[in-house]
Amino acid sequence: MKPVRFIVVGGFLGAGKTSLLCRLAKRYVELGEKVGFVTNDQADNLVDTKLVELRGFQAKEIPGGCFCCRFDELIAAAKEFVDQTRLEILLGEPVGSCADLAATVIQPLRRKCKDLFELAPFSVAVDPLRLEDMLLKEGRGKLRTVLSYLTEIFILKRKKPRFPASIAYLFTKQLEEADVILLNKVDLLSDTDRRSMLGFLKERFASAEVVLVSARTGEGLDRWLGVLKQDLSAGKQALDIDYDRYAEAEAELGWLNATFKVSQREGFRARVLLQELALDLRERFLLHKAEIAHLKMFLGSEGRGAMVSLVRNEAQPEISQEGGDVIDEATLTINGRVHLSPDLLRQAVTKSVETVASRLGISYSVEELSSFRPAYPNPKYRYNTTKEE
Ligand SMILES: Nc1nc2c(ncn2[C@@H]2O[C@H](COP(=O)(O)OP(=O)(O)OP(=O)(O)O)[C@@H](O)[C@H]2O)c(=O)[nH]1
Ligand SMILES: [Mg+2]
Repeated sequence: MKPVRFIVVGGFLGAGKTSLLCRLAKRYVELGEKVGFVTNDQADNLVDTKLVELRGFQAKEIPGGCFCCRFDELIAAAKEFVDQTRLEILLGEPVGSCADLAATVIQPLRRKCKDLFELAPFSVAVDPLRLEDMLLKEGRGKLRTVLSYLTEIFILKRKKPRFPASIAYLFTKQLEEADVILLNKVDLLSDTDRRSMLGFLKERFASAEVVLVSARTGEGLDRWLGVLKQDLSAGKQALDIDYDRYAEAEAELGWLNATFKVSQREGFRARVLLQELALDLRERFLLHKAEIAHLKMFLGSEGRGAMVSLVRNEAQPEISQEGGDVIDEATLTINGRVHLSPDLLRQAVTKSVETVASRLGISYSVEELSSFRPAYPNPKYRYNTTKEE
């Protein structure tokens, strides 16, 4: 059987991995290819899985740890998925707080599953505003969209929360191991900002190919497709990484996955519930001076769904929707990754759902709720060289 093309897109939380992969999947489907997703998280109840399924793609979820720590489960699930569905292309999205994937996922896949998978160059997505906060904030001109600038001035007013240095370390390591860096969300940038970001990335991460893309508009997609076809030896950047610092960075983030049942006999507007929850939670996080890495919520009911996403405190909640807006009963899934302790994160989410549901006259019940810090990364395999065994 012909090997399945396996395309992995990494990158920090909220960089746009799922959005880019959905764009790519749509294009492959137009080209007549059969495509499936493997999604991944530290816990189950994933917004990403629900979103890609709602968009009409098949997905297999690997919960309970990142691809590197659950490598055998990844292989078993991917094999079964491919056998059942006769896929030609498999799209993999690792957890956004993971690094060292070239050595612990791409290289092991190349060596152990040669007949099954053909590995595409490892792409790492980056959000330009996050890049600016993490790596460019000192000594460079501010890169700000007018909207985020105004939000910062008029809404936040308070001191801007920041991630600690260990998270900037993790963020940098994610970029250092990329075969391809996808500077995403370029629709938000001026020509000058695009040029300066491109110049910075090319200089700082010289061995990666840098592609400017927008999952929103589709810009750069063809160029990325062209790069993915190349047989660059995938995962070729052997990373020098201090696992203690990496673990410290991951553990800075509180992680929450929860599902609630929500209902209202006369029906409520999905958009309104999601928007109000996002704004209420943002206020609560600001009181703790806790920076949001990615807060995403999905409201799904019988083939319909709406999602809200907030990728930093000063951003506006972004809502996307498929199907009608008025819902009488639905499942609300919340995935929060915030620079806050798991206990405070749980309290904030519980209180927020209670407050907003009561304000909108919506009944709710908690189905599942887990909050924790990611455990010390413990990859099953690690090959920090591209030399084949
Ligand atoms: N303006 C703009 N927004 C984008 C683009 N790509 C993604 N986004 C938005 O960025 C947010 C996060 O996108 P996701 O695709 O969920 O990001 P992710 O990297 O998969 O996030 P995690 O899975 O949580 O790590 C969503 O609100 C998207 O709509 C883009 O090209 N332009
Ligand atoms: Mg995602």
